[in-house]
Order: sequence, then structure tokens, then C-alpha cells
Amino acid sequence: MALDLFNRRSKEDHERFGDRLPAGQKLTDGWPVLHYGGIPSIDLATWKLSVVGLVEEEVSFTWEEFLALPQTTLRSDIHCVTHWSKFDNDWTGVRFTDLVAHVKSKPGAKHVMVHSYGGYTTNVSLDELMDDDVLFAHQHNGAPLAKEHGWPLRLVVPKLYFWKSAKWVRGLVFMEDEKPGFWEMYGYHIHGDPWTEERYS
Ligand SMILES: Nc1nc2c(c(=O)[nH]1)N[C@H]1C(S)=C(S)[C@@H](COP(=O)(O)O)O[C@H]1N2
Ligand SMILES: [Mo]
Repeated sequence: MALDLFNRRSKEDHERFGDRLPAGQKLTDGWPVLHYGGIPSIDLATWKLSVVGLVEEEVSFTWEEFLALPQTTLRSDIHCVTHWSKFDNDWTGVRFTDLVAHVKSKPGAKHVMVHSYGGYTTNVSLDELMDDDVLFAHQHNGAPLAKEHGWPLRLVVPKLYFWKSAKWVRGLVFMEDEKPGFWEMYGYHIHGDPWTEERYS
């Protein structure tokens, strides 16, 4: 029954939205909350975003320093591996490229492990993070991020399934090799492209 309903709605959504909705996805107007474990408690006075690993010099930003970086608003769609998609999200924050302009990576750096408060990790290639649609967001549709959606700061990587968009982000580790993060170790795809349905490995 549940599967029939999903297939019918998915088919209707695909007829309406064609190329904009990846295979196996259906649209939602709401915004599901999904994460492993509890919501970490974070204090902006001690909050930090650190960049370490294969970098010439480790860099970290306080909340004030982060807000002093160029701010931008970018619109993108969410595609979650659990089959829901949400169109037209306005994310406000700092582009990945504007942040790493302050970081000198070492020649071998090809991948990044993104670390969150609470212990979550996810891996993304440096190339893909350098896309101009990737940002660290502190607002969604003009309002501060809710705690459960990653306040104060989450990564947004629109071209990959939403598990790559780490909530409560606190650091980046630049790496040479592609290493699996949390869900990638538990069977999610190492890359996670929704357009080729790289769901599980
Ligand atoms: N820190 C952290 N970030 C996370 C997760 C998590 O468990 N911890 N889950 C991921 C998964 S699997 C999804 S689908 C999205 C859900 O984001 P949302 O709750 O804002 O919809 O967050 C991603 N980012
Ligand atoms: Mo997810």
C-alpha cells in the first residue's frame, strides 16, 4: 500500500517536473528532520570552524570572523536518499570558495572530511566543494536555521544527496585519499550523486 502510494505520487511528480526531479524521488512541501543521535548544544561564544589536515597552515574562524566573510544567498533543490526532494531553498551564508580563499591547501589535497559537532562526518571531494553552488548556510528562506536543521551552521552541497550536507559543521580535514564518512561507512555510496542514483554501495 505505502509503496503504491509512493509510486503513484512519484509518477505524478515526474510528469510535472520532468528533468528537475531525479529518479526515485518525490516532492515534499514540508521539511523532514533527519539525523543520527541528538542535537548538539553549541555556544556561539566558543563556536569555531577549523580547517586542518593537508593545509600549509591550520585556519579557524570564530562566529564573528565567519560572519565577516562575504555573505550570499543561493537557491537550490534538496534531494534526500530517503526519496524526498524539496525545491527552491534559499540558503544564506558563505560560499565554500570564499571561505577557502583564506586557506592554502597542500598539493596532494583532493578530498575533504567534513566534521560536525556531535561527531558526524561525511566525505566530499575538494573539486565538488569548489562548485559555485556550495555554501556554509546559517539561514534558510530568510530565517535563521532551526536547531534541528543545523543551527548555527550547516554545509549545503546541492549536487549530492542531502546526507553530504552536514549539519552543525565544525571543521574540515583536507586529505589526499577518498575516505568514507559516517553514513558512507555504513553502506551509503561514497559519492552520492542523485542523478545517477548513487544511493548505497
Ligand atoms: N551533523 C549531522 N549532519 C547531518 C546528518 C547527521 O546525522 N548529523 N544527517 C544527514 C542526513 S542523512 C540528512 S538526510 C540531512 C537531513 O537534514 P535536515 O534534517 O535538515 O532535513 O542531514 C544530513 N546532515
Ligand atoms: Mo538522509
